Amino acid sequence: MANEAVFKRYSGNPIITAKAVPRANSIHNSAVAKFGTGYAGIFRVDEQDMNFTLHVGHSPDGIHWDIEPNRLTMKSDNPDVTMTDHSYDPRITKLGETYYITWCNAGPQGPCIGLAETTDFKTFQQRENPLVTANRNCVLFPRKIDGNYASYHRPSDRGHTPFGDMFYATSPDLTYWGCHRFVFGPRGGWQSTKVGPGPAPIETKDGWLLIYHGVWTSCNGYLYYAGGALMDLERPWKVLYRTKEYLLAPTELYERVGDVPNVVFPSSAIVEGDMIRLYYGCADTCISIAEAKLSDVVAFVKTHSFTK
Ligand code: BMA
Repeated sequence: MANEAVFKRYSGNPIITAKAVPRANSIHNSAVAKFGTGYAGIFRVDEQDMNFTLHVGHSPDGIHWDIEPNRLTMKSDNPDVTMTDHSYDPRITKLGETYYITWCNAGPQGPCIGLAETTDFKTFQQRENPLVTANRNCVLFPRKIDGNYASYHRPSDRGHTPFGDMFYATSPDLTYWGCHRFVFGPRGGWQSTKVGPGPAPIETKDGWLLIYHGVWTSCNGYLYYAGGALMDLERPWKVLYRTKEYLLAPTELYERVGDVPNVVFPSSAIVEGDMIRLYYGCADTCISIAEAKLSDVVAFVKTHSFTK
């Protein structure tokens, strides 16, 4: 099966544009989850002063969204740990009845991971920033591994430089993180510059399905693609399969043209039965979805993998 046959773009793409929020310059790399009888989400809004803020949204069907005009606020027990004006690229993971939000909570020292929890998408309790600056991407696993919370994350540096390997870390309490393991780094072609985790890993009988972004450097800048990997269920830093060919590339006009051209940035996935709906940011400007059979994605990853 060719990659174009796996993920099919929704005909109404992009599903969310800057028009959804007053004073928005753009709305893109965002996270959604099943919530109540519908869906809830945390949306990245780049405002017209080019501060980056997070907004709550709700939807009955995952396609038509009402996004709150004002940025969300978080409670924090520690005045040194707050949500910054440069908050972006949220991910959501549900563990039990709690939704954990991770995002890039960038401060003067560079990109940093923020962590908060909610059960109702109304009140958010911020926790300690889990990892040391600089780090731009982090997502939690939807269950504990060997008794601990677990995450994939991508240390970074202060700028958008060609730097980026993925790591795994665990925590007994979501505050103290350790047992760091290298997961994988850039490799060949579309993923030769850097890689980073996308949606929360999806548990399948063939391993954790990790959808990730890979970056290629052309003579005219970075291009962002989506690929997939299957990871060992109990030792998730071990790669079982990893796509040599991408799953999704920027090919549509709304993925090619925008504030940052040629970007598909997978940030969230909803799985219902054998259907996976991927939410991805397009050209740092808007949000689209693409759907696939989960079994087709798994089969594609297994059959289009690096052999060594
Ligand atoms: C990455 C992140 C993403 C963005 C991408 C392309 O480093 O900052 O938010 O979509 O660059 O600009």
